[in-house]
Formats: sequence, C-alpha cells, structure tokens
Amino acid sequence: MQRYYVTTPIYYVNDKPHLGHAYTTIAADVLARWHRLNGADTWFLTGVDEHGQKVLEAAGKKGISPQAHVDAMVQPYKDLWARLDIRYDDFIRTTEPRHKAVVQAALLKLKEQGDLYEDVYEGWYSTAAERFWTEKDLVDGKCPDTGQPVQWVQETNWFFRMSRYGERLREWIEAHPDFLQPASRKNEVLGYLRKDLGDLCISRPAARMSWGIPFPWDESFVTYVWFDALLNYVSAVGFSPQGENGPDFARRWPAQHHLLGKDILTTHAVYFSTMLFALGLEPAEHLYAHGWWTVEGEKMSKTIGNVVDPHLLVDEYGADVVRYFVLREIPFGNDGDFSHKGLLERTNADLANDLGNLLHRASSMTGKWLGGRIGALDAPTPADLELQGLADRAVAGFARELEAAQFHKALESLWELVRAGNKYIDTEQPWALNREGKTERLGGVLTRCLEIIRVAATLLQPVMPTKARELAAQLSLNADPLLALGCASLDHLVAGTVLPEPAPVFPRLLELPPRIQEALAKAQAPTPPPPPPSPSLPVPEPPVDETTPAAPALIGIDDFGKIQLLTGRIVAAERHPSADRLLVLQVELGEDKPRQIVAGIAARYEPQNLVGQQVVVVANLKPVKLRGIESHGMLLAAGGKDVRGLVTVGEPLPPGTLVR
Ligand code: ME8
Repeated sequence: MQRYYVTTPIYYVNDKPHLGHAYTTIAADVLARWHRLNGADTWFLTGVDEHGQKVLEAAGKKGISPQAHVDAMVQPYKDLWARLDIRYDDFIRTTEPRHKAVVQAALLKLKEQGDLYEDVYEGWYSTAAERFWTEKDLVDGKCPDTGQPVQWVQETNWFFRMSRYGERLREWIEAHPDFLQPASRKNEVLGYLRKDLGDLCISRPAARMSWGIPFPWDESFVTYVWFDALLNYVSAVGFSPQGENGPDFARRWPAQHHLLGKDILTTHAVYFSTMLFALGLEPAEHLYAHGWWTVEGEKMSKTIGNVVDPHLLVDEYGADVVRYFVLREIPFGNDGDFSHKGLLERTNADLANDLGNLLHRASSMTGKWLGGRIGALDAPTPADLELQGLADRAVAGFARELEAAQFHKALESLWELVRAGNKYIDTEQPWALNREGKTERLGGVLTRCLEIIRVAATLLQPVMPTKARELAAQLSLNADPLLALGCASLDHLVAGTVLPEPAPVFPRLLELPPRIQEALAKAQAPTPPPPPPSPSLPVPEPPVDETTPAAPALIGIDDFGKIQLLTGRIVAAERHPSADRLLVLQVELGEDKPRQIVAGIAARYEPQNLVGQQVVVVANLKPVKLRGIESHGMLLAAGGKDVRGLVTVGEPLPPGTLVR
C-alpha cells in the first residue's frame, strides 16, 4: 500500500496564526486529502513550537507564565484549522512529554557517540532570530534576519558536530535530485554547504533563557529551540533514539513531504538532515520550500495583517474559496501578493464563470428539456471523443501536478476541461437540438457536460471539500468519497437519475464584502472599486452566472424603453486588424445596409462560425470607434469580459424585429 506522511512547520505560539501559516497548512491538507482519497496510508502532522525566547517574551508581555501562555495559544491554531477545514491526523506541542522525552534521549545518544561537546562561545546574539551571528553577518550592526539589535554574548554551551555530516549531506542532495524543491532551492543549500560547515550550538544557559527542554545530564542548560522543534517530525510518529521505536515509526518514516516557507529552508535542509544522519535516520523524501506572501503589496505586518485575518476571510468568502485562491493564484514556490481584488477576479472568473456556469447551463437545460432526469449517452461523435480525450488528460495532469505540489498547474489542468465543457455547449447547441426534437442527442450532450461536473467534483474534493460535495449533490451523487483516479471516463452517471432543483454553488461576488472594504480602508490601502461598466465596451457587462443576477440600481420602464433592442443576423465577420479581443461584424437589422458592429468576443468565437447567427443588438447606441474601427451598436452576450455566450433568439425571425 502506498504511504504518505506530510508535515507543516510547527508554528511559534508567540502570536495568533495568520495567512502565511494558513497557506502552508492548507497546502499540506490538500496533499493529505488527495492521498487519503486515493487509498494511501496517510498521516498529516501539524502542531506548534512552544519553547524559546520569542514565546518567553510573549508570555512576559502578558505577565503570565510561559506554560499558561502556550496553553492559551494552542486553541487559536486549532480553531483556525477547524474553520479552514484542515483535517490533520496529529497535532504536536513541543511541551508534551512524548516530545520532550525524545529530545532528551536524542541528546544523550549524540553525547554518547561523541557528537556533542562543550565549548566557550562568544558572538553576536540576536534575541529576535534566536541565534548567534558573526561580525561579518551583521547588517549595519544589526541582526540580518530581523533588523533588530544584537548583544555580545560569551558563554559555555553544548555543540553538535554538524560539520561531521556535511559531506554526507552534500552527497545525499546530489544523489536525490528531488530532495529539495523547487529545484532552485537546491543550489541555495549547496551554496550554504560550500562554506565551511561549522558545528551547531544547541544549548542555552538556563540562567539566561530558561524556557526550553532541560539537558538530561545538566539542568543548567536548556535545548536550543530549533534542535528541539525539528525533532517533532520524528517524535510525533514514535521515534525512540535509544530504545525501541513506536509501532508506527517504520510505517511513517521517512516522511514524503515536509512543507515549509523559504525562510526556514536552511534549518530543515542542513540542521535537521545532519541531526537525522547522526541519529541513524534518513531525511524525508522531499522538502518543499514555498514562497512568501505579501498583502496588498506590503510585507505582512500587524496593520496589514488585519485585512487578511484568516477568520475574516473565512467569514466573508468561505473556507473553500480561500483554499482555492491561495493555491491557484501563485505557483507553489514563488512569492505572491494577496489582494482582495485579485481574489474577487479570480473566483468570479474560475468559479462563477467557468465552473458555476457549466453546472448551471447543463443542469438547467436538463431540468427544462429532459424533465430534470439525466439523459442516456448516445453513440459518441468525434467531438464527444475529443472531449473524452481532454478529460483523460485533465485527470492525469491533475494527479501528476498535485502529487508534485504544483497546485496551480493541477487546477489549470482541470479547468481546461471545464472550459472545454462550456465550448462544447456552444458548439453542440443543445437549444437547437431541443428545438429540432433531437432528444437523444440532447440527452447525450447534456449528460457529457454533467459528467465534466462530476469529474470536477471528484478532483476538487481535496481543495474545496464542501463545494465538491455541493457539486456532487447537484448531480444527485451523495456517495462520499468518489475515487479520484479513474474518474475520467465520462460515463459514470446513471441515466434517468432525477436531479435536484438547480442551486448556485459559486455565486458571483459583485463587490468586495463591506467588512473587507472597511478593513482595507483602515489599513489605508486603496479600496478596489467594483469593475465599472464601460460605455465603450462592445459587449455589456451583465452578471456572468445567470444563477446570480446583478442587483444594480432599479430603473423605471421608461428608462428601459429608451433602449432599442432588435434581432439581427450576422452576415460577415472578421478579426479586428489591431485588437486580439475584437471581431468586426456586419449585422443585418432590416435597414438598407448591414450595420458594422465591433464586438469583444474573439476569445470565444471564430469569425466563420458566427455568420448566419441570429443575435440581439442594442441598436440605438451612439457610435464609437474601437481601436480605430467604428461600431454602430452592441451585441448582447452573457459573461462580461469573458464572454460565455451570445444572446440568441430561438425562433428564426426577420432581422430588425423588436425585442422586449
Ligand atoms: O519558523 N508567507 O515558526 P513561524 C508564506 N517555529 N508563508 C508564511 C508567511 C508568509 N508571509 N509567514 C509565515 C517557525 N509563513 C518555527 C518553525 S519547524 C520545525 C519550526 C509560514 O511561526 C511558512 O510556512 O515563524 C513559514 O515557514 C512558517 O509559517 C513560519 O512559522
């Protein structure tokens, strides 16, 4: 049986969790859910780092004991993980006896085998970074990591002979090209190893910093917080440095994935790997160092942090949308900026317009024309076979990319299929099939679209667990879970199954929620206005998902009466010579000559497929020039900027017929 063990860093409990912590934890949860779904023996560990100077100081500021402080700080992490639908298997706290015992046993083992020694140490010590620096490391006399002042400290300490294991680590990295990810990180670590790898100071005199795990043979020292914290990945699964390992240890270790931010790559890649070698263990298969989030263009700080308070995000957007957005928006490994406008645009485009629309179209047409029952598949046409090929590729691509922690590519792979589903509707024209009484084909076409929704519901389970269930429920599929691999075949749904009343799963966000706008205003970041309808746009900006019409200001019938809507027939169409988005159309409106209309529909339609189409035209719009070409009117289309479909009239009518 395949096994899969994934970890997040254990977070410092000096403060409550923020978006950065949520990011790593969401990514780990998605990987764990995916492997669980596919039947792997899965273990997902997260937790908190409770020792060290930072935590001690945070407790001091509150005027409470460090133990009372850490006890109080655990719940906010657990609460947030519950709200974000994080399903971990174990949550470790470094103050737990099960962990302390392993750290102390590890120290004893290393001492016995001559890997620890005592020495006098002097250097510049940064309390904020909890480490010593050499003179040349300092930047303007301050800690290079935190910019905080440093103190000259001279003291006796215990050292781990890390230098003994440097060569082994170099060889390990060369022999395991996938160990450090993304690939660019490998050189960073090899560069670090090329410098003379010193030994690691792993104690703190208790007289100076008492909040740590005491040395087993000398209580005047406590363990350096990183030596303590890194061991959580093995202590939690039953490692015993000196005795018998716990029953699950061999089953879990080595882990498959340690996920972490790029800030703590060295401690994991160098300190931890050499510690493991010394303890007779191998490192995990992959260390994945992801990038750094800024917020609305700024470094995450207390003030700006409020605008991305994960609880606020879950309140206003829902956990699934937050999970989707952070994984889809930036490649895992790159830095990225979290902006609310970006979230609004991305979720409207991908979730409401693409996926929501496909569901809405397929289920509402099934409701209207097939009595709400899933139709039987007809003999596949070349277009159907092409769609099946796309589904095979989408599922294989999703699995491959997700397992490589390339979340954005995995999702993009699925979305290619979703977008193809919408295109398939446009070209197969179920409305025409219905009109012409081709019920068998109509059933086949709509069912294939519903099948794409089923594939999406299956693959999205790890990313958006609740939305995936809602999508499945729209197909009357209530069995949970659907197997992810092997879901590609577009023939799983049972013909005749009654679908529920269509309900919107991904409502469109018309503007930023008021609480978000307030938070942004407070942080003095510019509030992105909702996209204004532009008078010069060749197509209007109607609500994209028909399930959630926009609610702009009400107008009277008189205002509406000012708009002259006429049926038209496209008699010629060509690409705009200087704008990729635009087509130049000649549309017959029953006037003495066809009207020239420039329309922003080139991403959706090939010009030759438009000729002969009966459309609806806003006929009394003032002429405008669009990239140098005059446009005398506008076509009605659904989908805003990402046009999803032209508004057409079911019956053939003479051009120029009034539409009301
Ligand atoms: O370093 N963008 O804990 P920590 C992306 N206790 N990820 C971010 C982020 C941001 N702006 N800010 C934080 C520690 N993270 C140690 C770890 S492990 C044995 C000990 C995430 O609370 C990212 O995963 O400072 C980063 O590595 C981690 O939080 C640091 O959390």
